[in-house]
Amino acid sequence: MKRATVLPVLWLFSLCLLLSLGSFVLARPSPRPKSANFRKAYHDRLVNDRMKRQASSAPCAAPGAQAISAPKKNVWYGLTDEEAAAVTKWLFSQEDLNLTAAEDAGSWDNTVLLVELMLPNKTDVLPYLDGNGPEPTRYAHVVLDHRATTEPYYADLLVGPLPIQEGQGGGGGHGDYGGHGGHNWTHGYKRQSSAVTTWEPLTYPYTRKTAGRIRNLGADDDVALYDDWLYVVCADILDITLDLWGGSCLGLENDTIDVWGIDPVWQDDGIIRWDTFWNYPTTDFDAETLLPLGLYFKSNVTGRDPSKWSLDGWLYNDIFYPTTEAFRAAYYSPDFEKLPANVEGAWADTDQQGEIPPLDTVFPPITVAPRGSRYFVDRDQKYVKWMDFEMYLSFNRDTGMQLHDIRYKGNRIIYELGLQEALAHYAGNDPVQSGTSYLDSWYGFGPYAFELVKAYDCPADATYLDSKFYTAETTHTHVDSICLFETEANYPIQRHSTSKYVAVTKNIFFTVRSVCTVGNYDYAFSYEFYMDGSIHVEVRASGYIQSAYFAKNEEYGYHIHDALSGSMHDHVLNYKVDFDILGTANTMTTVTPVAVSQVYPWSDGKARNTMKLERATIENEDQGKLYWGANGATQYKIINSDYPNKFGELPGYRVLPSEGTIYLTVQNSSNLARAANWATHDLFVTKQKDTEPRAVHPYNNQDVYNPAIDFAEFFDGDSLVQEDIVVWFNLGMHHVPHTGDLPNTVFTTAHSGFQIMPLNYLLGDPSRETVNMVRINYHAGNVSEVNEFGQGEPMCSYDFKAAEPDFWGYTGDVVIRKFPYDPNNPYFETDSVV
Ligand SMILES: *[C@@H]1O[C@H](CO)[C@@H](O)[C@H](O)[C@H]1NC(C)=O
Ligand SMILES: *[C@@H]1O[C@H](CO)[C@@H](O)[C@H](O)[C@H]1NC(C)=O
Ligand SMILES: *[C@@H]1O[C@H](CO)[C@@H](O)[C@H](O)[C@H]1NC(C)=O
Ligand SMILES: *[C@@H]1O[C@H](CO)[C@@H](O)[C@H](O)[C@H]1NC(C)=O
Ligand SMILES: *[C@@H]1O[C@H](CO)[C@@H](O)[C@H](O)[C@H]1NC(C)=O
Ligand SMILES: *[C@@H]1O[C@H](CO)[C@@H](O)[C@H](O)[C@H]1NC(C)=O
Ligand SMILES: *[C@@H]1O[C@H](CO)[C@@H](O)[C@H](O)[C@H]1NC(C)=O
Ligand SMILES: [Cu+2]
Repeated sequence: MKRATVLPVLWLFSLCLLLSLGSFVLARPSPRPKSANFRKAYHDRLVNDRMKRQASSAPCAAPGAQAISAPKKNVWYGLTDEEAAAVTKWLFSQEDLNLTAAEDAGSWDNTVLLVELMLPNKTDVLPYLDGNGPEPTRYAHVVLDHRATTEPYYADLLVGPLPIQEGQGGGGGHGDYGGHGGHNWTHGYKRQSSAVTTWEPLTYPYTRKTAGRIRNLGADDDVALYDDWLYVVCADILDITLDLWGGSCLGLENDTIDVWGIDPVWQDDGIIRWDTFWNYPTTDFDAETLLPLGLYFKSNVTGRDPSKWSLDGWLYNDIFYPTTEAFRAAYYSPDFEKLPANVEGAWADTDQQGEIPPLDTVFPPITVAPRGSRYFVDRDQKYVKWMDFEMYLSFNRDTGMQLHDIRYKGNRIIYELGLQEALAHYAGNDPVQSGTSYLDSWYGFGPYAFELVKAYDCPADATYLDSKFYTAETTHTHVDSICLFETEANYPIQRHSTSKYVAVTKNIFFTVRSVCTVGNYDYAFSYEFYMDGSIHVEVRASGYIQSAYFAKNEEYGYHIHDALSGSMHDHVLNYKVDFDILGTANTMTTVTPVAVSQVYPWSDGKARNTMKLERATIENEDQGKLYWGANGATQYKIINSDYPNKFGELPGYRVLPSEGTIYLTVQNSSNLARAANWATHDLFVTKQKDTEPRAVHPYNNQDVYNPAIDFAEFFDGDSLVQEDIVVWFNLGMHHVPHTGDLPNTVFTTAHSGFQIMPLNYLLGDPSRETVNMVRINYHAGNVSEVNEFGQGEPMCSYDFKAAEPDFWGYTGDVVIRKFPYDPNNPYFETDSVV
């Protein structure tokens, strides 16, 4: 968009004056020149104020949010330590679950993977939030890893009600089911109306109704896959790995080569993997995904008995060899072309290197809140209030931070807002890139929201909150992994100049952020709130790309280093936004400018080629799969038709991309089948249902043809007119890494955003309410009036040491053992926990 500068505005103004608007201009009284005395008094006051500010040496306010008590208990925030410990203990007392403690378990034992709060149904929460309804009954969501079987599976359980109530005489808390023998997964236990705590297979949030169980294709990934298969394959071709790359991948200390491959595994004919070799970095830099070696092998790993697995072929330099013998014979033949390895060097390390730009060693500008923070936080309830916005935060294993009950000027506008899934879908002429389609909620975002680096990830003065997740009978706390801060945008929110005055308003906005490092990638998730009532949802990606070996794959990426291709991939990230605009009865409508030829009463019977607005309504779920309109034309908005404003327009919020967004390029992906039907469009609208709280199951990658949640099944024709509706939208980028992605992708270019903005929601622009604006009246080069609207002044001395925090205090995870529960002996540990 072109920015109007003062010059063209004045030019236009004089032109209008000359042509026809003389009367308009004359009608406005010219400013009465202020007397010289007035100007002198005014000037003296300004100088005086400035001197006062300079004289003040009182230290600036300490950082940190203002305290507040949340109006309601946060019913989304997760289990307390005591609840998690009690549920864990209770699970271990259920003999039919046959559980082994994680630290004693091997790959043929049943373990507890997750103990988390089951998010309460919206149906139960609204009466609590909005009326005098009771606090919703609490349940735990438990995931078990049943591996003591040849057909391993994950089990989703609902455990409750909480707190745990032992049954009468059932022994070990079995409730009414104690002593009934083996449980029936097909049938499922019915929950009791009594307060006795029971477990049942969790099925209601899944489209596949047998989904209390999801097969586990990775039951042997940590031990047997390597010890009994991948290292054995490596040993078989040790001569070749030594000759080609001077190293081995045998599971030994001195290995210099790693081996891993596709995700998810192919599931259409048995279970098939393709794996490839990667050089280990020789420094501590995490550059392995930049060091592919270009040799691939296919394995049929169907079943749990590695002696029945088979090696089904090799690929090198785009040539397929059906057996190891065939590959070895070719390798030792005279015309075999040996390709170079990708080897780590400074090009792959992220430390400062190269010539320092001019003045770059001077300390840079920073964000400071000199008079203290201007927002409120209830740390216990994870409740946040900034200006006219308020919200609750929650945090879960699958998708990390989520926002709930977002209110603006006292009214809920959004019941729930948060990430559902992040897909990185690769392609390539080799089977490993072609077969890679990470569904990251499988790994979980929660376990990877590490401590933020103050003054880098967020301003030093930000407020930092902890996040917690359950793993292996412990609760890990990532200290300071969520940040909240106010900052000034690099542009004002409003301005206008005339020949008589200039008026400008600062654009101060509020950010809630967490960063998750899932493997090689770092995702920065931000939610930004603005004075005009809008919310921006933004994601940025950094970290190491997963690259490809550059051999005959020009069609799938740029050649970016010695034997390296920046492997093309699509990032698609799905979000849920459950709007409640003035209540739950909402409708999505559209307005689109369209080209028309139209005759008007005043056009002498001639058609004028022009444009007009076309209005439409998304009537039902059959119309609920949507693309952003061509040329950015279509406005999608969520309105409430029960509350027309005084002009008859319907108040609502508009949704639109604010930075490039995408949907998945691949159609009917061979890797994902039905597991990512949420990635096919830009946005979707469905009817809100307690049975459809999430767009995906985090284990959709374990059964791509029959996923536990197939998003496509949400579209069953329900009416969407004045119903409780949910918008699901995709952020993302078509990422074709180039040399600028080395050593790391940068947040400035790998980004995507979505804007939620009021549309006819209020009768004017609410940013007029701020005092952080100035109007300067002037005449013939002299200022006659300055109005700062009573805004506060930064009268204090800022201790810039606060801008350089104590990085030696970076702690990592605080871990509390849950079984046996040991709250008084937390320990520190930072590791990669899935
Ligand atoms: C319970 O699990 C163990 C392995 O931890 C297994 O050996 C045993 O067969 C299982 N028992 C039953 C009844 O499934
Ligand atoms: C489990 O329930 C199903 C469905 O009711 C029934 O067909 C099956 O016989 C039951 N199995 C056992 C072991 O009770
Ligand atoms: C690695 O160590 C083993 C013994 O542990 C040795 O036999 C082998 O030669 C070493 N490999 C290399 C590449 O140095
Ligand atoms: C893999 O092995 C399984 C079991 O042996 C078999 O059913 C399947 O057809 C095999 N798949 C392929 C692609 O050979
Ligand atoms: C998706 O691809 C599979 C395998 O090629 C095919 O069987 C299926 O019909 C396709 N589905 C759609 C909706 O195109
Ligand atoms: C949530 O609502 C679903 C659908 O009505 C119901 O099956 C389920 O039991 C409810 N969950 C809880 C925890 O009450
Ligand atoms: C503007 O200020 C200057 C210097 O104070 C003065 O000479 C001049 O007359 C003023 N012009 C007007 C239009 O007031
Ligand atoms: Cu990328």
